[in-house]
Amino acid sequence: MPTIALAIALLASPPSDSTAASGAATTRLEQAPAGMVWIPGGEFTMGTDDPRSFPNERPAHRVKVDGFWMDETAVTNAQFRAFVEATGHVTVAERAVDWEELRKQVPEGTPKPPDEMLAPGSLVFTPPDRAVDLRDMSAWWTWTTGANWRRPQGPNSSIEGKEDLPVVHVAWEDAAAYAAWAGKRLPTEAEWEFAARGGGDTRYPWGESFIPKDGPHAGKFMANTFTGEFPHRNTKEDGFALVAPVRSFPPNGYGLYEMVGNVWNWTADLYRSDAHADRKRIAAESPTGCCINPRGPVSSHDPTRPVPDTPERVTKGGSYLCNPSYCESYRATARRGMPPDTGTEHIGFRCVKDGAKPNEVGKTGEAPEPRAP
Ligand SMILES: [Ca+2]
Repeated sequence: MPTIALAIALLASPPSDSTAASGAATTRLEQAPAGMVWIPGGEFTMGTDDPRSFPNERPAHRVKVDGFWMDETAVTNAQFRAFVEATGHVTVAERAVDWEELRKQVPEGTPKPPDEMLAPGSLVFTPPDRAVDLRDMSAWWTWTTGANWRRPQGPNSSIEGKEDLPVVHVAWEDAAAYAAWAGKRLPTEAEWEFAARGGGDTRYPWGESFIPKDGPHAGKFMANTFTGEFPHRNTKEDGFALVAPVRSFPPNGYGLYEMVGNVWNWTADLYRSDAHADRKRIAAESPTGCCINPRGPVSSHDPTRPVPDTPERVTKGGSYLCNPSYCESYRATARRGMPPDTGTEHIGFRCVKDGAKPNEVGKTGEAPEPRAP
């Protein structure tokens, strides 16, 4: 049976280098932070007015973001292990559940659960063998004592041989701690969404069709989602039943891998279901007509939670558990709020890093260099 913690968590439920400047470009490319690509920034339409979207993705509004570096892939188990070995960081899932924190997220008067239900653990995907009521997430999520980033499916599992899979079971504060250690930060939702679009403005980062009808990837799956009937019949047509190694699918227009599907990505922003409506109003009142480098709302609001104003952070991109019947969130505009202390088997993250604007050479160049005489 779900523990109270489970119940809460469930409810909470590059442009080409210039030929003329190729020598300089090579020099600058060598300065790029390892494993990161330059996202040029610019003005774009954030959110959507498409009726095939969820209400919290609407309305569309104009946003401008400065350029930044972004990790090509989600942070992997190997990368996270290096962080833990260097710092001794103990993730939220490896600590006992703090009842004093948890009680703020549940209706007043909720009794404290037995101590054994507050033991360290996390939510593991446990698919049922038959169709279930899709309103009841406890039918496929199981609070599992001993599940954490090192043991993604519980005490008897491990990440051996899975070094290049995205780390999961990381709470927001774990992700933020990793980013600080790496000299990076979590992206804002606006930065993440801009980057996920890959320079385009289509329903999916690769085009309008889930499976491209033409071009170099015609007929191929472009992301790791849940194919079949969620949650009981996983056809694995995209090659993966659970999390896929990073770089399993083609990169987007900026060279970013698996921005949608595979694992949700934490972002820096607090989550409000109505954030886009607020932002559209702010943009309309601005002389520029857009919001510039928005950093998210100052408070949270999520009417789907038992305590709607409990702080939540925005997650983006959907995961290997997203399916059209339930949660078609493998789109740049899709968004979901999650309690920052909740890691699960399908939430990971990637980091960004500020840098000086590159010059006309394009994606290469962390710092501007004087032009060659
Ligand atoms: Ca899949």
